[in-house]
Amino acid sequence: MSETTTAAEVAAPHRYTAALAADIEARWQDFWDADGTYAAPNPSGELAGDPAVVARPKKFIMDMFPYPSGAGLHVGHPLGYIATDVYARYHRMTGHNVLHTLGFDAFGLPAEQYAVQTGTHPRVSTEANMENMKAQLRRLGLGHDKRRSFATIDPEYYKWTQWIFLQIFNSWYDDSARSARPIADLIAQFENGEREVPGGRVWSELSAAERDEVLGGYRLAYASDAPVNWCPGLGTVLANEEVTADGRSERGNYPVFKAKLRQWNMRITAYADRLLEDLEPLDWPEAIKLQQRNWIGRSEGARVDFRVSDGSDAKITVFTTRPDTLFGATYMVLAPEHDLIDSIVPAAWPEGTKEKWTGGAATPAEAVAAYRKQAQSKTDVERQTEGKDKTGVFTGAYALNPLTGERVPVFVGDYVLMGYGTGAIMAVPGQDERDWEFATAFELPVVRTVQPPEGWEGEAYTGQGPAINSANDEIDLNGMQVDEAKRTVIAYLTERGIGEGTVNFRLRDWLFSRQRYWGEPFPIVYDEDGVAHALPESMLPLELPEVEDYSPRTFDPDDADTSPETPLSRNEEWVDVTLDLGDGPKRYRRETNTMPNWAGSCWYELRYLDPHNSERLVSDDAERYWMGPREGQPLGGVDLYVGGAEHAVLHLLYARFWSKILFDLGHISSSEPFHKLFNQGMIQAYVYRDARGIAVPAAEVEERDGGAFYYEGGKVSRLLGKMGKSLKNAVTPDEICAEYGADTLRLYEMAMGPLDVSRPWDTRAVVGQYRLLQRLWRNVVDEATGEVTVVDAEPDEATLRALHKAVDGIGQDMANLRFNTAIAKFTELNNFVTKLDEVPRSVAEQLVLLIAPLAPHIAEELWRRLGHQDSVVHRDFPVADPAYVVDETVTCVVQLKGKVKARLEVSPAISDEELEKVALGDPAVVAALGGAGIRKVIVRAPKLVNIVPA
Ligand code: ANZ
Repeated sequence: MSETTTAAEVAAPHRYTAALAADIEARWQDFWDADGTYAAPNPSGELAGDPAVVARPKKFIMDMFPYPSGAGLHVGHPLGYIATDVYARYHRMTGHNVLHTLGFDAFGLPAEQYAVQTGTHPRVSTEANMENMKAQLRRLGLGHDKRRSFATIDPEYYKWTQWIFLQIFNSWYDDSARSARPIADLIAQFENGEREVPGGRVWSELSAAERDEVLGGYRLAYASDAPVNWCPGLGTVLANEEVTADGRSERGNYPVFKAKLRQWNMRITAYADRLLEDLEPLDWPEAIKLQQRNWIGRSEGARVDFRVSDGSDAKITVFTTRPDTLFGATYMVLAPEHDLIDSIVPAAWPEGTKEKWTGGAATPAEAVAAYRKQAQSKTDVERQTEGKDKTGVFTGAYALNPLTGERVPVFVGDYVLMGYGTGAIMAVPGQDERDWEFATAFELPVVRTVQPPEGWEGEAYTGQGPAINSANDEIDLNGMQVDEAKRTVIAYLTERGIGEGTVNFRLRDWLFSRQRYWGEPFPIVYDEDGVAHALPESMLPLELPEVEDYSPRTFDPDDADTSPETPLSRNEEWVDVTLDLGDGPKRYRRETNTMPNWAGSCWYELRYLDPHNSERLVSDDAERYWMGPREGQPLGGVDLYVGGAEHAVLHLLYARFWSKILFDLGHISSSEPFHKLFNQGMIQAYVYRDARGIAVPAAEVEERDGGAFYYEGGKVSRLLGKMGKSLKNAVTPDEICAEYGADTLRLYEMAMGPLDVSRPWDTRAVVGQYRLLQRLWRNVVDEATGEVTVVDAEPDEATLRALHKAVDGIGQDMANLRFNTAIAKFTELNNFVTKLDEVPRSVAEQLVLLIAPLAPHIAEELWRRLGHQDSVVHRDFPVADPAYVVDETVTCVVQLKGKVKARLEVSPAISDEELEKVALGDPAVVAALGGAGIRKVIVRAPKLVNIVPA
């Protein structure tokens, strides 16, 4: 601390300083904890509370919960937490029962990586990180109901994550009911013949393994041999996002192969249409809704069957968004992984095969095998990259265009993806750019079926126009516009049973297993036939076993023929178990994959409602009360959910999906988890780099003479970027709290700009908010004596106006998350009060109440010093008197026979009748009239009154 501060402190021992703030803040934080100030009561159950409080309107206000990182928090992290806290505090003061708490999303890779490197159990490092973050968060004075906090790694919590998994495993999607239903209902339908068993067999004649296979095609959680990104070098399967554009692992830079491996999946595609439709009533940023819509990717089109022209019954089904162009389909392409390929490939190249179609191979089978191997090492992103040369080989097979009857060659090409549509396309080079490129490269015919504009040549035409070259004996599209032609073709195909209109979604099922240690174990065991069995609820939670080695087994990075070996699989005692699942003790093997990181965050909002319930995931009462549908929130959900826009798709989509399943199965009343979503901006920071481009510690850079200087190395460059350890520009909340106090930090973060906009951090500017609090303090407390200086006098008119205008504006700002403008209005009011000779008690109290949501510690302290024994947290937020809110006055001119007789100061909101009364009663007007009668009064409120005497 500098000498001047010390001197000032001697002169003013009761000044609001960092030391005083620290003392005040620690005391009130202890008080809140001991008092349970932020405990929100449930309507019933273990956390039930005062019925009078429960009768109030409710607000459930939530943050995206943090991962407990070893680096701790920098000042960017709590931006959203402070905002929700201010919002929650404002609502507590406006008569709401507010639920606000924060847990931890604590399974995840960093702790596992650390465990692999150091041998420290991930639980140990994760818990230490949580303790550290909890201390950092407590220092900020966040009003969390701590009874409701938990971490996703708590067995008490993940028991229910596993329970939900089993609900999903034990259900299927009934398309006709548009709902998930218990798998038992489906089995009953197969048994009684109401539903045909796929393959036309009799249910009672199927073996257990065959039944399991059939049910696997329906379950909402199912294991399947899915093409996945297998990385032998890391020993694990990777998500698409973890693979670089050139087909290597983001981490470690190892080759990644497409391999078919048995993996757990979630059938999110069953919910594609509901996930799309239910976006509408949600109060979410439009940009996020759009990203979800694009991710789900609904396309309307048709499925069309092409017969293979080898005399067999084989047919190739394609998905197309342009059935109107069917007359122009001159060849076909199958994805390299397509199942049909092997059965249609002939022994030898047929006549008419062009040299460049064969890839130089002696037979079609060799050509296809070589091509497949090459395609295996490419990612979907690579395969779809625009402008890339289109590759492929001829399968040797032909199919028949159903409208022209022409034989069209069938190719294998990697620009067709297995995971989309049917994995097969009809190629129309005349109307599709990719097909045009392929047709050019392979010398395939082009038939235009839409009339392009004059002079259009040398490329596909994808626009609108009348159909051409599109007629046979039965159907004539020529002259029709695209939409009409589509409808006509679909009707024709449907009638003949060779196609139908369909909707296709880009959304894929969710790959749900990981070859990791630090995740939720699957509550699944396999019997000796390999049939999966759900563990009964009584065996949950299935806890993670202790292991010696946390890393998956890694292999030769280039050996694609390996397959994963998970850390859990090496634990024979845990894996190989004898269990009684209802038909006597039998031996089983446990599933050794774990669930992905997303699982724990898919339903945590529900557990906040009833965190200690050991019987149910959440009680009906608590769920209905906090989450249930309401007016304006037809699908229910959290009242405000704040987090970063980077979670636009996956987390929010997965959480919505789980909500819908739990809703369908009758466990909850809300089919959407988050009614209102808000994305806070980022706190950015300057990154300083020396001449070599290496970041230097920002704290040691001095800015002067329009440049930035690092004390040893001289001039450095300055650029706005992310805040973080690696860029050496992280500022911790702890530092700022130590220097100014938590209330100043809270104010500064909220004052930096609109909440949804990114803003640069500037430590030097923090002092501005510190001074605001010092002035507030001085308005109530004498710095020399510590005495409260307020007087028991009524405020004058000007003060009342200033006060009520501020109250009105701040209230509206608070309700709309505009904390920066609320602070500006508060600052103006506080400055006004500073200029008064004496501060009336009522004004001081209103000031304290107004700042309480933003700066809760100083507010509590001043409230106490003003003589109140209760906490300010549950006091009423000030309400403006409209009479004082209206803008000053306007001048009204009163005329008599066209001459001005008086000027009146009136409210701009005055009515015509009122103004007429005031004008006629004005002494100057009365005098001017001199008792004469009045013929007519013309009033133009608020500016003019014209009197015409009789
Ligand atoms: C014939 C056609 C003619 C097509 C035309 C387009 C234009 P969206 O809108 O994204 O749904 N397609 C279908 N399945 C595919 C797959 N598995 N991999 C790569 N491409 C695939 O795109 C649907 C269109 O993309 C489909 O319509 C198909 O090409 C292609 F003038 O069929 B179209």
